[in-house]
Amino acid sequence: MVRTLQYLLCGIVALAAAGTNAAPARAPFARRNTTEPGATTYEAEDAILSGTQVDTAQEGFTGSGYVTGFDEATDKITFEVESATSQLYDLSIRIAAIYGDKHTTVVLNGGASSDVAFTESDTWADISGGQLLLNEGTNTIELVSNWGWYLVDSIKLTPSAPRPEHQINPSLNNPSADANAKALYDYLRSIYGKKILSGQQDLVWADYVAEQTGKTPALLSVDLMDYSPSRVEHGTKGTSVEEAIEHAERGGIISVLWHWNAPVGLYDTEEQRWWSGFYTEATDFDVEAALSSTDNANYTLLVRDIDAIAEQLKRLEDAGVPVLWRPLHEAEGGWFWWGAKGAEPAKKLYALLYDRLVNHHGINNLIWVWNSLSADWYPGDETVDILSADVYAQGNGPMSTQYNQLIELGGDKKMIAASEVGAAPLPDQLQAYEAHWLWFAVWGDTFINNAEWNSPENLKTIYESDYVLTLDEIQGWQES
Ligand SMILES: *[C@@H]1O[C@H](CO)[C@@H](O)[C@H](O)[C@H]1NC(C)=O
Ligand SMILES: *[C@@H]1O[C@H](CO)[C@@H](O)[C@H](O)[C@H]1NC(C)=O
Ligand SMILES: [Ca+2]
Repeated sequence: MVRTLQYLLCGIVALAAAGTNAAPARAPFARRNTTEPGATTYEAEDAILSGTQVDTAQEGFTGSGYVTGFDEATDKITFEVESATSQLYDLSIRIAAIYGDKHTTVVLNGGASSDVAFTESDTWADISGGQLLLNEGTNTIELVSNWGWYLVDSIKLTPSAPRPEHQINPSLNNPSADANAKALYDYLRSIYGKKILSGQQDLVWADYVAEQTGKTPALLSVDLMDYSPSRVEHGTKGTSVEEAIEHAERGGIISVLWHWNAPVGLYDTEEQRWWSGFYTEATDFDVEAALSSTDNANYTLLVRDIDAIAEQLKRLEDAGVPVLWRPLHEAEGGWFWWGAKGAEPAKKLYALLYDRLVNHHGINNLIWVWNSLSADWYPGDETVDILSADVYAQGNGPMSTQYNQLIELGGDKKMIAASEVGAAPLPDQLQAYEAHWLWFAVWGDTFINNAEWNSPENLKTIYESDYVLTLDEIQGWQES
């Protein structure tokens, strides 16, 4: 229940494209620039081009030109790169996004792919492309069109420095956090960097995982969506609190998100039904206007909704269940109304949520999980305990780009979770990349029950790994 369809489809098209290989023309040699110590630069114009061309019109390039013409989904550049040993490298891409903000897909050795975003620039810029684990010998790195319409000058590979020790905050922000929340936080700190908690969205899909792998996920993520007052008005009856309690009673850990149906202003048309009311495109509710004064009617409705959700969180608190609480998820994407007016209203709403739940309602079982990557959207260290990202990329890769972005965002003082994924990460990859995600939670339905995202073999590998903690392996975490 995420990103725009267009965005998702872009990714899938690009991934499909990555698999095709139409015998492209082969450059006579690959220029390698090893001027910088440890770094090797590969010029794009010397690489293998499919559907793309060399040009020289945009000045400031290195080598003899750059590559352009990413206008079809299958258009790409294939670099052949060498590594003396199997080793992790930092990838830097020299790019000119002269036509606006863009995305490219990086594919390593025809398999794992990652999405790299870059912002509009009228000149060349060196963009971090994340990390790549190269095999000993020759490897291929493809840059596949994705959004297309950008210029590539070169790529640079530098051996990654080992990750320094994490400096995680010893305690939660809320000084009144209850014993259950503290015990969970302490337990999470004790495993961070050493293990990953397996997790699944929705109880029915956690049970599905158990059937498939023989192991039950350690963490269950549930949605308070159907407790939103503008859904309850239409007759919804939430059951996710009961599901959370059920999982907690068998010794599991609980994460909660909230697809907050807009309090008012739902179009409820043929195309945009009331139950889509958390999407920007399904409502004219204006979060910025609502927050502009505390005495306007829509501010009151926001508070009414928060109070309704407080009731549900309180039930979990009363049942002794600490909650990894992830409100206003994916705000920076803009596809949900709470992110539709930019960073400032989203941060303001987060501050209201924090104040209302913690200070007004005195709810003390919450561990506050923030869920956007960008520094502009960050509510601040004082109200965020854990950072997270929602990542939808096929290939069961380690998502190290997003992990490293969040290390940067939190100064390595906050633990980092993969709060929603399409594809569960393979443990050997996580360890090789030192991508120390605290947990992963696979979205339900079309993701967990879809071999293109999670093959039964990969799920088994993941759930049987020593690196991945399952429900049976975390029993008694409250006492540790
Ligand atoms: C090689 O790389 C260095 C450092 O990035 C750069 O200054 C130099 O212009 C490059 N040489 C060529 C021939 O591209
Ligand atoms: C509250 O929001 C609704 C839906 O967007 C809008 O129609 C209404 O005018 C707003 N009310 C106020 C007082 O701004
Ligand atoms: Ca070049």
